[in-house]
Amino acid sequence: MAHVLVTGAAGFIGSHTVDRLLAAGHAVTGLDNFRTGRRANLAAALAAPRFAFHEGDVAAPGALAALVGTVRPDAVIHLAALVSVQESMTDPDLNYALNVHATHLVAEAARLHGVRRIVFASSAAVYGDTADFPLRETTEKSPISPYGAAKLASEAILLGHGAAFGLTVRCQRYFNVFGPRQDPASPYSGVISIFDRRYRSGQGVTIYGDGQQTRDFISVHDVARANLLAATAPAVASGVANICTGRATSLLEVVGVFARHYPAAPAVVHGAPRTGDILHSLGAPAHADAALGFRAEVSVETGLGELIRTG
Ligand code: UD2
Repeated sequence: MAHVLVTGAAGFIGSHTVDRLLAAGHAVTGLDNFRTGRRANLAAALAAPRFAFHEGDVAAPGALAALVGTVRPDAVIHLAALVSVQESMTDPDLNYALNVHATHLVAEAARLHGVRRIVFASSAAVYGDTADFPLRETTEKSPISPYGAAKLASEAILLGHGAAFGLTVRCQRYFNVFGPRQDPASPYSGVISIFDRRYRSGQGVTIYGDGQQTRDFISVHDVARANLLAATAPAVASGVANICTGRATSLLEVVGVFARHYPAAPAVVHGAPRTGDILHSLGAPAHADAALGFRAEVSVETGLGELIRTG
């Protein structure tokens, strides 16, 4: 059994990661300030004896180091972040504080208190708008948002600390994650969470553009398992890996699955393509398999079916 500290534990990916760690028999300490996370996401975990929760801000001076010094985890999974690409454009200072400086605080807390491994929530946003598909870890990185830049900088900060001070660092470049507990609140929330809410309430959906755009949609259950493996698998070396399926799914295919489940839903409306959108995104998944033994297992069809049935 390992003891893992999860920052951003009450978030979408964080809460599924906590559940997965607990199910695998590990002890988990969760940290979240509920800026975007929700206590309800931790309903099951809070009833588990191997889970302890601390409400707090990972970026508050001294807070994380004090917690790490007290609970002495074997590994930290650092998921706390400013999660909206859009918000990083309207508030780059906050993006820097939460997505760059906070990462440095995690690296330092780990160094000071002998944490052996850090797993970091990076993003396909580090690649920017490139047409060199599938995106490999070696593909040129050209972030086109403060968010993507912060994720790339954070990878370097953590890997530098890891190399200098002997910690294992795994940077996980998540592609388009979907599944239960994803917040559909903003127009820039993940498209599947928006569609799910609208179909559920009997409303039709709007596709921006012709619907032929594709994404590498990966189930949050697969992402949580990738985090579990990166934090606890034996003999893992430091590095960066795409966390993706290697399969491209178009929005028309996504809507097709919803439409089968909601045959009485209003017809899809097509609007103008969203400004700044990329047409395609697709990752190469081989590296995560080689480094962690991770392969995505949940198809979009299966994952959407579960989301639609259980919410
Ligand atoms: C990512 C960010 C988004 C924004 C964008 C900038 C996430 C989840 N999203 O978007 O915040 O910064 O990058 O490039 O990280 N769509 C519709 N109808 C809707 C909502 C979305 O057709 O109601 C389309 C959207 O125009 C896009 C596709 O669905 O073509 C996927 O959208 P997304 O926001 O889920 O993901 P992405 O990677 O485009």
